Amino acid sequence: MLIRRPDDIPSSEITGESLYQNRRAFIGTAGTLALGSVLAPAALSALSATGRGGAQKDDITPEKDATTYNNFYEFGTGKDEPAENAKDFKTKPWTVAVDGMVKNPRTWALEDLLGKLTVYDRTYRMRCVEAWSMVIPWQGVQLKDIINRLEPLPSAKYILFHTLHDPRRMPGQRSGVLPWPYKEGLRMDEANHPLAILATGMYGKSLPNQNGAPLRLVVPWKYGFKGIKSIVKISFVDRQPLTTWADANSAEYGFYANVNPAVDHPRWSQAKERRIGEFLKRNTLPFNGYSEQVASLYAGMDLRKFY
Ligand SMILES: Nc1nc2c(c(=O)[nH]1)N[C@H]1C(S)=C(S)[C@@H](COP(=O)(O)O)O[C@H]1N2
Ligand SMILES: [Mo]
Repeated sequence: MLIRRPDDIPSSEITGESLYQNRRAFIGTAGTLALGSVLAPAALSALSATGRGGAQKDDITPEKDATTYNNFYEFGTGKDEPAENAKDFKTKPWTVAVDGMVKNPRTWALEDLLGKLTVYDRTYRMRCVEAWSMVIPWQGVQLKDIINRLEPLPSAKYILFHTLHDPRRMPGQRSGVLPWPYKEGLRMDEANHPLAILATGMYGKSLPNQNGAPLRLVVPWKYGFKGIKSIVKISFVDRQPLTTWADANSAEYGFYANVNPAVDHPRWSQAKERRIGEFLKRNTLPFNGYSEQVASLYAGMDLRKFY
């Protein structure tokens, strides 16, 4: 795994992006500790572990790291491969087919699908199941705004996304490392949560190919593999769909994939994470720190069973 300390990153790389330079992430409910409150010794050592007087800082990950350390198996399984192998991938024109339990099944030109919807700036903590994390300033539309536009039928209980399947354009698909096309889905109430977005950009620029151009899902309270890239089809269905990683290895990857430090991956702990660019590990937070916003979606569910 590539882990670079801030000192290793040439200053030209971090000062080039004036819009986001030194900007502290706005990321909702990062739990801040009231200084001056009485702290138990355990809390004090937790404080010193953060090293910065308590509240965890969520500085935006350098753009260079976010665009060169990627998971996008359609372009290779190495972290550095998508940036190289997706360089010439053409994302214009782009269409998105919509089928299943929806008022008008049809194929949309991407511009029409997005047309006139509000584009939001959303800086989110992102947590990969491999126990590394980043903080990324996304631009995109709320998934719920797209869903409203598409008008699913009341029978639709889940939304399922598909990545492009074209081995001529996606060299990784010439191998059977995953069952293609890559598929990911959400329960309809999860999909309609305002934190869920379809991203079209990051760091104030259009989405780089290696990050899922021209349209990718971002669900910040779930493990990164839920964030399916280069979406060409959206299906509305009434049963929990089979998703790629659950299909590849159901013992290790479930449908829900909510970030949960209390449920280890069968082969490694999920309790801590390495923020890319930092040296010390930090504690992973339930729902990746978005509990206050999303925990009610899962009230009464056994999150060990529904991992
Ligand atoms: N189509 C597709 N989408 C994908 C993946 C993939 O291999 N193929 N990898 C997932 C994983 S495991 C992660 S952690 C994120 C990484 O997104 P990033 O490269 O933009 O950080 O993309 C997700 N979306
Ligand atoms: Mo991941």
